[in-house]
Amino acid sequence: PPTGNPRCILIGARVQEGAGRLGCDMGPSAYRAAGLAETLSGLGHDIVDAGDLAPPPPVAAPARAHPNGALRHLPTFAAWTEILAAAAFAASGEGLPIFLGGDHSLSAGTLSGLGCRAAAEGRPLFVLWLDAHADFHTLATTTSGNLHGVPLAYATGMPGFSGYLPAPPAPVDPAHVCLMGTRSLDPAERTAVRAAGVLVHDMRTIDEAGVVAPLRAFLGRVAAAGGRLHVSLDVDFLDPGIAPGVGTTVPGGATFREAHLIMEMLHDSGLVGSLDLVELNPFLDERGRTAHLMVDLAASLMGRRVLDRPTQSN
Ligand code: HAR
Ligand code: MN
Ligand code: MN
Ligand code: MN
Repeated sequence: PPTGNPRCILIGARVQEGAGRLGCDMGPSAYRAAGLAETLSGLGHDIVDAGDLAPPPPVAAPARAHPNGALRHLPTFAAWTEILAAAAFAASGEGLPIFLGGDHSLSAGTLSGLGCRAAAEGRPLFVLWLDAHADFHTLATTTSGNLHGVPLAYATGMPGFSGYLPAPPAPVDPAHVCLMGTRSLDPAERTAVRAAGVLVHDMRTIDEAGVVAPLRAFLGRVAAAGGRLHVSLDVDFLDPGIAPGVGTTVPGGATFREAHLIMEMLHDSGLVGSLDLVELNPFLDERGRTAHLMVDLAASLMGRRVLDRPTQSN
């Protein structure tokens, strides 16, 4: 069922503490410079740019030390998670929020807030995680200590966060999560995604089956459950050859055509209620090409198409 034309709310989150290198804080500015708002309004959408969220005040000392000495910026991550959860809950009641990252640690907050929104609506929340990585570490298992590697484990209520972050009030059911494009899993994550029952369509699956059949099956489940769908798009889902502006490139990513097809199918499904655009690092980009590609993908997700075509059920 097409959603008509929901109001889109752009929300910048200049989060960079979760990544291993600086620069993701410039992501929201780069999306604006690449014309995100103008592009989406050109498709007939009502766009509200809510600006950037106020960052948490600098944290002087860790609230409480964690035994994993590799962890970096844990108190800042906890503070951002609260800010983002509140913003996501509020905005998802008023329209279709698009979160402009910022590194992927921000999704701990967006998913926490969206879980509450879905619970308030009495609908299950489903998540499509488009990423080279699973981001399924806990505070105990991450060896890099970079907290952009943990948001999905946090949001699905995995153990190992309590005492450091408030538990998500309405955690996402791991069986409602679909990873696509996966090609870099740490050993602890491999074990954890299997144990949790997360659906993983790794790059080999895409090579063998393409994107259409796996995505259509997942969207069919979302529709059958009357679910709300959140899409979390990490720049490194894309092949580094077309999307160099990210700190964690992994060879063998999604092509331009695969990525656009996914966005077009998502649009046609009418199921998407919210979107994260994460991990863009404009400092590493080449003359804005990655920012522009992400804007074009968002446009396809929001209905840009070449030809009208008969309604197809997913
Ligand atoms: N798994 C690795 C780690 O924990 C890499 C995580 C990278 N994550 C992102 N977002 N760039 O997907 O360090
Ligand atoms: Mn990620
Ligand atoms: Mn990634
Ligand atoms: Mn279910």
